[in-house]
Formats: sequence, C-alpha cells, structure tokens
Amino acid sequence: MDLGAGPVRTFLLVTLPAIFPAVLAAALLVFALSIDDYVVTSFVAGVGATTLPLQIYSMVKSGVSPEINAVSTMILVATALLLLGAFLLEQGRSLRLAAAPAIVGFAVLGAPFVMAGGPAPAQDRVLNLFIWSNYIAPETLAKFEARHGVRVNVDLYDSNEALLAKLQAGNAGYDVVCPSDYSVEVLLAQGLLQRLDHSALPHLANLDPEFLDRPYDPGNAHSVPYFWGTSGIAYSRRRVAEPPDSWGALWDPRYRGRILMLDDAREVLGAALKWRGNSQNSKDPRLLAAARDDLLRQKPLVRAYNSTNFEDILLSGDVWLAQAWNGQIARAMAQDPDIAYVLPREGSTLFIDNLAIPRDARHPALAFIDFALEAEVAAEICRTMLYSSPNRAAWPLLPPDVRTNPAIFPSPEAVRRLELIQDLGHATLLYDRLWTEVKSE
Ligand code: SPD
Repeated sequence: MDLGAGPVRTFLLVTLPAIFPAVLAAALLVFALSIDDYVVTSFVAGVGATTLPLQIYSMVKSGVSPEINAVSTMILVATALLLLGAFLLEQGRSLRLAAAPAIVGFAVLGAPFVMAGGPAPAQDRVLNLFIWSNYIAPETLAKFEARHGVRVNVDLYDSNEALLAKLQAGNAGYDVVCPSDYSVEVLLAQGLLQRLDHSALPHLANLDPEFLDRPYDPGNAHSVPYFWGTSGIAYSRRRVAEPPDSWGALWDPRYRGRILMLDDAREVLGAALKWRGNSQNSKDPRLLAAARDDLLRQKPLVRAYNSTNFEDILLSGDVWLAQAWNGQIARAMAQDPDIAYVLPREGSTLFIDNLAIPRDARHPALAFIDFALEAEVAAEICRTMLYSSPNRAAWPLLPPDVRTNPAIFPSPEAVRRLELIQDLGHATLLYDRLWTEVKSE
C-alpha cells in the first residue's frame, strides 16, 4: 500500500501469501474433521446439509449397499494417493511429481459430490421427513414424489431420544416426524407439534379404532398411527438349545458374548423391570436401581447394544439372542428360517409409532400423512418393512404369509401381555442416569 497498491491487490499479493499455510492447514483440518465426525454433525446439521458420514450412516441403516462399498473404495484410493504424494515430497522429489497423485486423490474424493450434485429443488417443492430407520422404502417415497412433484429428503433415527433432542433444540426443519406413543406425549407437553386438520386426512377412516384415541394423544388431534409393533427376543434356533420364553434368557451365562440388547434406555430398563415382574413404567427408585444392577450383571454377557441393524448382527451369527423390535426380525426370518422371535411370558413393549407435524414445519406435510394412510400405500409400507400396520383397509391387500405371521400380527392373547411405554415426567431423568451408569460401566 506504501507503494500505491489498492486493498484488493495488497490482499492478494501480500496478505494472502503470508497467511496461506495457515489457511491451508485450517482447510485440511476442517475437511478431516468433517469427513470423520458423525455425532456432532448429526446434532448441528440442518435438514439437507448431509455430510458424507451422515449419508453413509443413513445408507448403512438400510443394509450395506454397493454404493457404500463404492464410496469406501474411493475414499481408500484417494487416501493412498494423497499419502503417496506426501511420501514423494518427503523423499525430496519435485513438487510437480508429488502433486500429481495428490491432485488425482482430491479428484477421486470430489467426484461423488460432483456426480451427486444437481440443481437444488425449489424450497416449496420439498418435504423433509425425519423417520425411524427401516420404516419406509425408497419406492414408496418415489410414488409420493411423482404424484405431488415434491422431493422428499429423508433423515433417519433409531431412538425417540434422538428425535426429541432434535426437535427440542429448535427449528430442525422437518415437516413430518414419527414419534412413538410416549414421545408424542413429551412433544405435546412442550407445544412442539401442530394440530392436525382431520378434514385434510380423508384416509384416516382406514385406521383400526383399536389404535386411535390413545391417552398419549386424545382424539389423535396431533398424531396418526403409522406402525405398531412389539419388543421381544429374537434368536437362532440352531444355536440356542431351548427356545427362550423369558427375559431371563438374556441373562443366561451360556450365551456370554452372544447376546445383543437394544440401545434404548426405556426398552432395556423396561426388559429388566419386566423380568422381575414389574411395570416397565415404574417410577420406584428401588425397583429401578435393582434393574440397573441386573443390567450391570448382564453387561459381561452382552456383545452389543444396537437399535439400528440388530437383525443383521443376528443373521451374521455374531449374536445368538437379541432383544429386538419385531419388524426387522420378521425380515430376517424371511431371509433365514433359523431365526425365530418370541414375546417373553413376563410381557413386553407394545409400541405405536405415529406420523406428526412439528410446530415449525412449512411444507406439504398433511398430503404426505394422508398418502401414507391410503390402503394400497399402507399395504406396501407393511409388506416392505414388515412392521405391523394399524391400517385396517390395508390388511386384505397383504400377502397371507404377512397377515398370518405372528411375529408381525401377534394374537390378541399375546397382545394382552404387552404394555405401552409412557412418558414419566421427571422420572425420565432417573432412567437417563441409570442408563448412563449401565453404558459407561
Ligand atoms: N427401526 C425402527 C424400529 C422402530 C421401533 N419403534 C420403536 C419403539 C420404541 N419404544
């Protein structure tokens, strides 16, 4: 500037070259962190801001597809090329020689993003859906997209607590969510759900009244049932000597290292409570502490806590007994007749998962909910995911082997032994603390 250059010229010719190493180092650090991090990103990313780890994580939830293998291979190749570049540089080779593999490496890393990129659709032509993994097939979404000319962005979760955390943190950008029974109650208490205009939901009449007007949402003013189901014990017939009929089977030392539990505070503490003949909605600190102690005793036997792809782990033979949700196990049973599913005699969870619209939603959410309530669509959703459909009009459209499968549609006698999980208000903190003690031990 002393010599007469303007601010831009000075910045480009003096300041930027001086700080360039720091800028480059920061860029590389940010890149490395973003390609490595899942947890923080999943909490802070907005809808549609899907980094590679978020994308891979949601792809893994619907089974390991060739796309995941392709992306992983590209990352591996790119890493090898970048390391080669660094190695050549270290060996004192010319910058040009060292830069060649590094440039190819960056190109390989960037290719999927360029290929996946396209013009972003207009904001009002988008629906942001936040739903349990293994709950809707891409072909069902494609039908909605084609009919309404809307693109559906899907984010997946595997626990009510993950859904609650996102919605409680403020405008998450979702238009339709899928909370379970007790979570509807929590969200309602915090004013986080919109009232549903039933006149825009003509297919509401398709639902079995058995699943309507439950205490967690009287009159279904804010939610409509999407799937229901059970928690039970899935096992390998070949490897488990006697068919289990009690939660106690998950404490059997003969199966050390071959047991899987859901990664879900209410379900796991609930199973321990049920095993001892108590309600899974108990608020009694003594019963809860005893359940925690049982779970700590069980921990050396447990191979994994997993609510995502427990059926795959069972199918792989890594675990032989698993606390599980029925639909994914029904899918595993269809793949391998060695897998079986029982509801423990002490009773277990009945869940009703619902579609609802968050307070800040902006897109055509009612249209999506009514679409999911249509008989043919509900039948397709049930047929592909194998969780239990509350849609009475869909039942005649289901294949007989789905309709008569007791893992999907248990008998009324079995259903009588099931209990809905309820919101426990302040006692939830106690469950959270005990669960943390179990997991962190
Ligand atoms: N992967 C989807 C499983 C959904 C099960 N519903 C959860 C009920 C939690 N109590």
